[in-house]
Amino acid sequence: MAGTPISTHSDLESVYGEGAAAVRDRYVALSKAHHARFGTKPEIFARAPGRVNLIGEHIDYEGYGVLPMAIHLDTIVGVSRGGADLTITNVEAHKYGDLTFSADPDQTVDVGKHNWGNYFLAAYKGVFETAAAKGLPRPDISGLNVTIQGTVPTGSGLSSSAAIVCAASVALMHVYGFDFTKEASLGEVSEFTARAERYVGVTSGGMDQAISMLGARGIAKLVEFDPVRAHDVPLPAGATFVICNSLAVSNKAESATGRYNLRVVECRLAAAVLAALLGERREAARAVRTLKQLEPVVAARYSGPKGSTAGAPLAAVHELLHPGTYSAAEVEEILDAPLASLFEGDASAALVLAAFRDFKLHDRAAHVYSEAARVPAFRDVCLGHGSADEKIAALGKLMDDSQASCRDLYECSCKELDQVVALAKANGAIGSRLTGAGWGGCTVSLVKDEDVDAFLRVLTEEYVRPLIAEGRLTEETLSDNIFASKPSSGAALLKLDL
Ligand code: NG1
Repeated sequence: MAGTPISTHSDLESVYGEGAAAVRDRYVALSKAHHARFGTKPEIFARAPGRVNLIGEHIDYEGYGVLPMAIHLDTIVGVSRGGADLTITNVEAHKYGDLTFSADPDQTVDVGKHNWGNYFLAAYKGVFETAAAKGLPRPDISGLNVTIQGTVPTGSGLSSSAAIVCAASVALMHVYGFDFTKEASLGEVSEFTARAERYVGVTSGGMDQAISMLGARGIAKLVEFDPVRAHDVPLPAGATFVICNSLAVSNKAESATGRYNLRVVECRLAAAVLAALLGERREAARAVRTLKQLEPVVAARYSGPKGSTAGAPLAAVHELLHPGTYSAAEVEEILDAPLASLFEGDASAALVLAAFRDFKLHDRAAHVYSEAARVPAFRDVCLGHGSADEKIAALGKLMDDSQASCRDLYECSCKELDQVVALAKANGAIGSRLTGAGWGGCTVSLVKDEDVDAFLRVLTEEYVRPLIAEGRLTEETLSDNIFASKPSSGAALLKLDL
């Protein structure tokens, strides 16, 4: 397959457009910090953006397409060779202290000791693992000096983690001469970065890394998986997406067992139980890994007289699964096997099973199947023929439906997110929803261009500014926590003379 090179630039304008002048100071500060710490400037810079997911929440790990766009907030990394270890520093040294790891690519990431450097380490391991899988010879491994700076707020649902993993991977591929993109597509690169991020202990899907690698200025993307590929989705004229951080911090890696990873387990159990109840042999049912894999089985049973199976998965959920919780014993009886046997070798799932014995299968599956259908619906509206106003109204409705489903069926909203969404809807948002994993973090609201200024003013005064008074935000970071965003470009390598 022909390669898609990582985009490489020697100027900031081609990456950041008109925002380049403002961003330049960050690169200069990073370069100075690197020089002050390591006595040399970075040999190479890389950057990767955060993202906002417009629709399609908690369905990427179930195999379904999602519809995100890259945002202007990003992580930048500067790297030079030196020493024997991996020394990782952050421009914001007061928040993120220096870390030193061995340069051994085969080391394990200590997920019990969660720290920000684990994301760099995950990328490091991922790059070498991918090179080995491709049969590339391992180069001499020198130590590396790394300086990082990021503007994607952490724990906010804007993928600060993917931004750091992707920026680090792009820089590391260059440093070690592994130009995977010569024979691989950028989609494959985003697949390995997604796998790499799992080293930090979250069973994540691949959305964040895909859009961080494949984002494009001015265009949202429908991202599909297996293999990863992205299709352009031009947004209607006159529509702006406003992101507002609820400031309820949801640290995905630390809370994974009771939240994100629990949902991943619940979906897997829902798929297996549904398969069994649809009449699959028990062994085959236990092998079903995602709700998407179940679609052909559902279709065979539910196809209507004209062969239509639209809505069939949801019909199966309502008919075959009961609301409320399933106990572990009930699931084991249906599947005729101990739960642990379904998740062999999956350390994250083992932690979930050790902590939880009751699982909501009906509601989780109902969310996944209904949310999965909203993604192509959103794309179809964007690509369709209606007026801009009609399109905006239809997209707003899909976003509102998504929020209701995330809140009521997937239970991944929280009181702060609900509060911001309600405020947004009362002040001009056509649609508003949580974005990313949820349980805190950001909302995304669809606002007509002419209403954006007033909308930003009200949300800032009524929700965001009071957080400054509470000491949870500073005046300087206010604009990174509530802003209107246009789709931005994806990861890039920068050869800069600063
Ligand atoms: P956040 O937590 O917003 O970066 C996570 C997952 C995504 C996706 C969303 C929910 C990671 C790295 N990302 O996003 O893959 O599942 O939740 O739609 O875990």
